[in-house]
Amino acid sequence: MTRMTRRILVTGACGQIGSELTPVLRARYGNDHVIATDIRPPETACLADQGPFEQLNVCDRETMERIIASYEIDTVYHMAAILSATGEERPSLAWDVNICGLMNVLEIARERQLHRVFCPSSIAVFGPETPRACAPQTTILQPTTMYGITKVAGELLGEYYVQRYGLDVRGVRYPGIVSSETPPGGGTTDYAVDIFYQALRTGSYSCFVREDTVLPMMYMPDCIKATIDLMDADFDSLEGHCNFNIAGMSFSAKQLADEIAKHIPGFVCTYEPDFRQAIADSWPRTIDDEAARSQWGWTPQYDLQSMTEDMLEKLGTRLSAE
Ligand code: AKB
Repeated sequence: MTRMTRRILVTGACGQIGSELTPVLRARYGNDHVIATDIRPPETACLADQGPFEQLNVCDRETMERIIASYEIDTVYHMAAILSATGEERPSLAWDVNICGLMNVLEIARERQLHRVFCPSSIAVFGPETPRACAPQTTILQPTTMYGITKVAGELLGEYYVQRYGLDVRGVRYPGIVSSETPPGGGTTDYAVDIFYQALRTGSYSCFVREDTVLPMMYMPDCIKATIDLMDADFDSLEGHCNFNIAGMSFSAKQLADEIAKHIPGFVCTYEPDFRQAIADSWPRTIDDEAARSQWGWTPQYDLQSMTEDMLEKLGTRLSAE
């Protein structure tokens, strides 16, 4: 792939992952070659100042088509989605955004014969019937959330477009993502980010899952690396396309709180599980990412210790400047 000739569209560019992926793509391909889009305008000027920004509701196919045509887009990173907790509160919205939005991307990509499309999936494709430890990539996928249902359908749709139309569609199953720039919104794994904000701001946190809740997690630099590495991979080396397990680390809510307390003495975490506990309990504790490792060289860099140290430093600097 010749890097500088790509013209990239990012949907959900103001979200947790999009807001950090977009600047990395702009640094690689040039600011004017990466069009950031989101349903809402950026909260900080930087996304719109660095390069083109367009307001886009992914359910609005006409506007998506106009943007893709007018910027001569050939590659899409489709990051817009409704996550698991919001999906349980608003299941029909989750279906519309996650399925209709994805179909719009795939259909436009097929019609315009785009070069490559990234459609992320999630550990939410798993359900209570999946093995809880070292969940295989190919296993029982019977999620109990609307978000999980849309992600299973999304993986199947992506693979269908690969097989039926020869479109190059790729995706990983993101675990919970921990990051310091843009807070996540509406996910079950959000506690693993909220805890850092509250530890730094107030020295205490009331966690919405039990202390023994263990989930697969990943630090943002690894999440960006996985996204870019998969998109750079040689198509012929991929046996599957849209369903790669990627593991970073797994820890319990208490292990995270204890790690933070090493840096913020006196930090207190209490546990008051709400409806998100049932979602967390339906997901595996650890996952097997052998296919990603062997097919496109995936390796994470961060563990719980190094992530916590970096998060506290970066978020601490950002919050003290506010
Ligand atoms: C969520 O919690 O819904 C997301 C996810 C695991 O995909 N962070």
